[in-house]
Amino acid sequence: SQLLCKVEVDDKTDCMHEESFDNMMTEQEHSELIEKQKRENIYHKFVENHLVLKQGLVDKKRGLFSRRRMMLLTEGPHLYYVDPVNMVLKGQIPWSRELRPEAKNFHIFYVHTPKRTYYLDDPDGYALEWVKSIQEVWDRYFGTPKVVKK
Ligand code: 4IP
Repeated sequence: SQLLCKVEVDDKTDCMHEESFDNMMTEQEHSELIEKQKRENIYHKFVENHLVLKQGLVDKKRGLFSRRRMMLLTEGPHLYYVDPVNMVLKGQIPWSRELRPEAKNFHIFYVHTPKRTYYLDDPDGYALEWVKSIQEVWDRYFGTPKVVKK
């Protein structure tokens, strides 16, 4: 990814990856987080070395049935989903600027994409948090760039 430089971090000029920009993370802090994830997150092997921003179990409905999946929102951006019983990557919700999350209530939320709307149910009732996180990632990658002033 593109490196952005001449940004003030703790009073010194530093460089950082574009995707870390909003978090004002340095390149080193970013790779430390990836290393920690590699050590501690059993789902790390599915996310192509991307930093996980949010993860949780959700029921993904398709037709009459639903499948419980570990949903992993990562930098990139990506939305991977894994079968947590068999520990198999089942797919990704394709990201584009047309992707749009929408909450129906505390449990149910949608991820609209040009070809398909994903029907998701958070059994713990954190649908609003999912929508907020996905929207934040949308803003970071597709929103108007922020101007950083000294
Ligand atoms: C499957 O239903 C699962 O819901 C799949 O989800 C889903 O694929 C299939 O939809 C759907 O037919 P059964 O398990 O009852 O057969 P997952 O891949 O998470 O196991 P996706 O991944 O696309 O949601 P189709 O239309 O994609 O085949």
